[in-house]
Amino acid sequence: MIEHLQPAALALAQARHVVVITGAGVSAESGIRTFRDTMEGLWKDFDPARLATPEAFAADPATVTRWYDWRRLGCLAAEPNPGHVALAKLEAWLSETNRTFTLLTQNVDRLHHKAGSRNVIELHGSIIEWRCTRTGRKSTPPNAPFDEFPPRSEAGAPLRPDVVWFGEALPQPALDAAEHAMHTCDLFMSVGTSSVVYPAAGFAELARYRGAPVIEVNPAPTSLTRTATWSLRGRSGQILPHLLNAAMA
Ligand code: BJW
Repeated sequence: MIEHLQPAALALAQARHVVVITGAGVSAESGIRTFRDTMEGLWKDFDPARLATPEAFAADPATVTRWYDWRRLGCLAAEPNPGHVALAKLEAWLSETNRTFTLLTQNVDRLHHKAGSRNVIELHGSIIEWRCTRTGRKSTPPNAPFDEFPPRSEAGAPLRPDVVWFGEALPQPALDAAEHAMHTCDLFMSVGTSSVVYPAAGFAELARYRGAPVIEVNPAPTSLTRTATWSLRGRSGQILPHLLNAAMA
């Protein structure tokens, strides 16, 4: 018995434009560590929040690109879990009934695409693509470990992951698309995110301001829980399939 499942499912069944934001928790059941989990093994002495900055890359590009290469290979090897699949099914169902679905993701792992989601806006970029620090040209490195750190582009300059680090602006097309979606959103869902990183964390606030119900799916309370309309407590791979089944019933 999942508390609040029925009212949340009813709201989902009646919505015309559903906007979902996802965070690292949605990929946890695919074996990808969340951002604020403590790291283990090789990387246990490193703080992700200190590695994910332009300052860290400038000071120690070898360590930063080794960490990102390790994560890149993990993402390439990972498979979508039932949470990703449920979101792809939700999009298909809404589209069949002439309704709109927008998926804003903070994740860089491309697992939503792999699960079949189509209208995906990557707010924090992608770890699968890298870009030349001199020309800005993007490329997709092969599925094998880099042999130098940092790796070099064709132009001979260091490559960096095509992700958004703290202090960097989000890609303008992604921000524009997200803001555009929020104009017509009448149901907002926040899944597997601690809701502490802005501007991503601000979309739920915007939805509430617009009067749209907010459904949170997370096994732990977050900074959003207090203002969410319904907080569904549990893993997204468990909750989302139930929520979708109840909405479609
Ligand atoms: C499960 C689960 C299961 C577990 N099922 N759930 C306003 C106020 C305050 C600060 C700021 C502000 N505006 C900007 C800032 C500064 C900063 C910021 O927000 N700082 C805060 C930390 C205070 N923001 C920025 O710097 C942003 N840039 C910016 O604003 O630029 C302005 C600018 C304009 C013009 C010119 C220049 C600048 C950029 C933010 C970029 C964030 N990047 C990262 C790294 C990406 C690359 C990488 O992956 O390495 O993005 S940081 C990291 O946090 C990553 C994530 O996408 C992001 C969010 O983390 P997330 O996804 O929420 O993960 P966790 O680990 O925190 O939470 C996991 C959750 O899952 C938990 O709740 C678990 O319970 C749950 N969970 N298992 C469901 N099975």
